[in-house]
Amino acid sequence: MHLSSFLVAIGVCSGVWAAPVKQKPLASGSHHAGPHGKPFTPEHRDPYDGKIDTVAEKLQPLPWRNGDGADMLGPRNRARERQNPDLVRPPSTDHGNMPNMRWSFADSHIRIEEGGWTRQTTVRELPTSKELAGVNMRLDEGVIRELHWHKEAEWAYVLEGRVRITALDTEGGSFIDDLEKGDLWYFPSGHPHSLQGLSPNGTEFLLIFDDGNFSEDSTFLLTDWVARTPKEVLAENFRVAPEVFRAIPQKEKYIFQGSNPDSIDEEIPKSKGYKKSKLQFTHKMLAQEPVNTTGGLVRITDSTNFALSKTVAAAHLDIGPGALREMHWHPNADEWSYFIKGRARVTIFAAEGTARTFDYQAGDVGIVPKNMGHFIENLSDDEPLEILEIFRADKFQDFSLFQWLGETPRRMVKEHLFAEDEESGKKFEKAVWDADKDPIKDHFDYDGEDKEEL
Ligand SMILES: *[C@@H]1O[C@H](CO)[C@@H](O)[C@H](O)[C@H]1NC(C)=O
Ligand SMILES: *[C@@H]1O[C@H](CO)[C@@H](O)[C@H](O)[C@H]1NC(C)=O
Ligand SMILES: *[C@@H]1O[C@H](CO)[C@@H](O)[C@H](O)[C@H]1NC(C)=O
Ligand SMILES: CC(=O)N[C@H]1CO[C@H](CO)[C@@H](O)[C@@H]1O
Repeated sequence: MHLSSFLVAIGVCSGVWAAPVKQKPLASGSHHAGPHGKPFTPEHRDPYDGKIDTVAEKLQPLPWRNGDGADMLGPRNRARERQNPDLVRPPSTDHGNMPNMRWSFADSHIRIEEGGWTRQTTVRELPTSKELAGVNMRLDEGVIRELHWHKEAEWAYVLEGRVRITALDTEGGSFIDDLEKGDLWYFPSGHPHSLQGLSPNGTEFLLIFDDGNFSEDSTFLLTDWVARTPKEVLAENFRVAPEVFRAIPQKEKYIFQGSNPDSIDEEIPKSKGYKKSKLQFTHKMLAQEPVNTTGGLVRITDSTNFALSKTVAAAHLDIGPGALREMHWHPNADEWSYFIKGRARVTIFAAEGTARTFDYQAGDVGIVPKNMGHFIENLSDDEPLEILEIFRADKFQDFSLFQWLGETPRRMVKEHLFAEDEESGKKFEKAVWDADKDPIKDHFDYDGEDKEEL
């Protein structure tokens, strides 16, 4: 186990990766067939399809692969090409057709309101985003996302700043809490709630709705309903004269500047009817004790440790220097990933000989349909890779290829993969011997592998 050296390298308590470990330069002309030649040139050869961080290395990808291909003559969007090196020059293992699995919030329309904004990634932006829809929202200090509800359940992760939430449960119990970076909330379907940015700089968060067809523009808003109700009915309902509603808003407020709230204790209604909810609508995800892996930290939050979150399960991943979120799949739901930091490449295996590689960076959304095999490889030399994997499910579930092969009769595994090469079969058998689940694997330097064993 390389755990101790890994923990020293990242600084256990800070949660911040230490100075990045520089990768060894690519071996050239050595006894084995490593990559050689400058990337994206006709001379370049890489039988192993290694990753290249084109953004950090300021390399312009070109469709040259192992001598095949040609340069580009026509119009180009170079910035987009640099963000998608594995679409411009796919690994030789990619094959077949696959729908698009990447969207960047940078390509989403922003709705600008007083003191805030919001943008969404739904099935309309990204057609493979069928099970979940995501919304990225900013509320400055004191700014309110107005009292509302919707048919979809809402799960949220606080990206920055502080936010106060309020909610009501079906027993008439009230909930109010202040959240900060790394905290979650969950509102079951139809439950009314509000959000407000707190001092000093408000907040920004990611909202997840358990239907890809959700639209942030079609929620049930307090101001909208009241504006669409005859004043005579409002008077009957609230037991006041109709004139009381003279100056109500004519249309929805949605996001608007409010005043800074007092402490929670001060703000709770002091009426006889006030009841505290027995439900817990919030959870401190980043404060959870992580699962230690050799290559990073994993925090899983689902209905087993956040009981209310029955329709959304999530994993927060910190992927360390050179590390790999191992080859795996999810049997119970599509993965909806949100990239918080760093750059990554992901190859999705869709059966029938089909695989395609996509690149992601901060602010991007990735989809991996359920059961499709995939991995996540850290591309960046200077930034940690921080990701949320989110699922429409009550439990987080995944299958590790490593573990599966380690716990299957070795003879059978070897007859699948190494029938032609017994020596390599023995090495493989040794590697998967103790197949402890290690969802993020630390950097493996195969150039440094003990040559005696060859
Ligand atoms: C709030 O924003 C100001 C201006 O951008 C910045 O100087 C300050 O550090 C921020 N405060 C916090 C606590 O983030
Ligand atoms: C999404 O919603 C629109 C409008 O409500 C509807 O016409 C469409 O059929 C829905 N699509 C799916 C996949 O549910
Ligand atoms: C992870 O490692 C840290 C530091 O060594 C330790 O304090 C913590 O108990 C470990 N957590 C688990 C779940 O093993
Ligand atoms: C900070 C960090 O984790 N970055 C690593 C990402 O992966 C590369 C190798 O591809 C490492 O060199 C970085 O240190």
